[in-house]
Amino acid sequence: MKIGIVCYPTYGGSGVIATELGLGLAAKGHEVHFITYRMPVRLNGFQQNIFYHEVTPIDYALFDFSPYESSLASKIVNVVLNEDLDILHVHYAVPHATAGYLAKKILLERGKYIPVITTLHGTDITLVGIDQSIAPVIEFSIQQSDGVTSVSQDLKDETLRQFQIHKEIQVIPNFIDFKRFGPSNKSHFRELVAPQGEKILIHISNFRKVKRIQDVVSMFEIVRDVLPAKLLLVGDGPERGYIESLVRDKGLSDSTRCLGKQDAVEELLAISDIFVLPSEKESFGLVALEAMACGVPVISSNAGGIGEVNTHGETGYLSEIGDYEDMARNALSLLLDDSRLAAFRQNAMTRAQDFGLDKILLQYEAYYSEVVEARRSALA
Ligand code: GMT
Repeated sequence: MKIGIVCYPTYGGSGVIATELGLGLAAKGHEVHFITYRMPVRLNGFQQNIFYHEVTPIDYALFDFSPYESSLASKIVNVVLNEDLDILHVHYAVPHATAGYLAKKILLERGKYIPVITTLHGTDITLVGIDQSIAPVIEFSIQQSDGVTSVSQDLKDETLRQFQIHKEIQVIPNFIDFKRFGPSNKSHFRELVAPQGEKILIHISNFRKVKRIQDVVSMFEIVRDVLPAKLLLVGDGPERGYIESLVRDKGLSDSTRCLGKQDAVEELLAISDIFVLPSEKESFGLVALEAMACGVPVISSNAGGIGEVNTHGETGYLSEIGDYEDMARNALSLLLDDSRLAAFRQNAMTRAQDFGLDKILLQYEAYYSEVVEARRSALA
């Protein structure tokens, strides 16, 4: 198939999933065309079946805000026509589902029907999409998609609660590439970070409020009072300054490293004992799955779809949102008991196997065929 993929090219999970999906599809022989405003972070190197089309938002003195949807829709129109695409898959509803709809209508005028699939990733529904300033447009655009997928059952349920959607939403979970994420021995690196044999806790995110990183710091303070431990904070975003000052105020600077954005997160996960994800909202928690694939148990909140990935009492523990004391207790129950930690590490890796790239690729391929076929039957 010739597939167009629209996504955010940034460090967020939706862009990562879209990029890895495209790479996986190309490896299976599909022709994949990425349409984004910048080269996606994980799309590097030349690959035979992969094409990249950059969207350049128009700049004009009159505009305080460039009409990005129009530029994106126009680029989609051109790529679909010039490359004769079979299907367009947009990731993150805002504003991609809308640009997809607009492009579809324009293409129809030019004699080409392009089926559009929208994948809902989380905040496009739970935070941004429900904002009344755009909700009617987002609801309409999702409804007009030829196919809609959601990365978790919880996000599907939330979407149906928030919007009047009369379309079937197919749950296709996020996935992991075991070629990249898996257990590996990095003892030399571990000794650099924790020279006294301290336990290592890690959090990775885009440092937004919704991640509740203050709970990571508060639970770590409790843990560090009981045993020698180090905390790695990976990523960057609006909360970073506040979190760094919190770390200083709590006297945790010596045991905490704020590493900023990192590409090789698998190397950091490889030396970690516990991954902490206390989010207020989380449709899936791709980063928790990445940790689990590397054999790192997850101490998390029970927000959104995290429980569909992290199994309480097996691969980690789930606590009420904001209950950092419970998170600390749970972390200590693993960190103070090597055999339990080892069992949870194994359980985490086993559970991650359910989300292998190969398995989930098949689900997307089947869904693409179903959507294209439904269109053909409607025309017959
Ligand atoms: O977590 C973020 O803030 C980034 C966001 C995104 O759109 O890139 O992540 C969302 O999509 C990921 C991939 O499907 C999910 O694993 C994350 O759970 C989801 N984030 C939220 O729901 C907050």
